[in-house]
Amino acid sequence: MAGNRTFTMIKPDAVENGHIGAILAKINEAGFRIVSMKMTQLSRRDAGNFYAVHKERPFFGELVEYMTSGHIVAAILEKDNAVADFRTLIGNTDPAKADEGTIRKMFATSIAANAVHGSDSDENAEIEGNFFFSARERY
Ligand code: RTP
Ligand code: MG
Repeated sequence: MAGNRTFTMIKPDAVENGHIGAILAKINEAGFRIVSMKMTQLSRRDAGNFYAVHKERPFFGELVEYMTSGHIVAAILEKDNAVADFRTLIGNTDPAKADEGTIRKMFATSIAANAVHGSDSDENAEIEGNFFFSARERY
């Protein structure tokens, strides 16, 4: 049954450390369908736009620097209750505080280099998916 959608990125640390396959396996095992997926690299302008909501936060400069430092894998995922269930699967922003078995606990390096992104609302999931994928890539 088609559920609703969330958006994720496998971040530069996890790509660099060879965890793409293991992270996608965890995503599939948790019952998400991969609707759209691509490997790409963000420009500084892309990252600034994507994270515009955080531009006043003290870590914004570091975040843009980090997210443009290497390749990322962007994907739209589908499942019932996708946004909340995906955030449970990835765990706390800080991997030191993330539960055992979560993607960030298993694969993240630090609070900044925390392996994956997950949308925080249905509305943002749609905005973020549209940022990376054209209409015909989102069937
Ligand atoms: P995300 O958006 O990546 O799924 O992560 P999140 O909701 O758990 O965390 P959020 O508050 O939205 O922060 C976005 C990303 O900024 C980086 N960050 N660094 N150095 C720091 O204290 C700090 N705090 C946040 C992380 O990469 C976080 O995922
Ligand atoms: Mg967030």
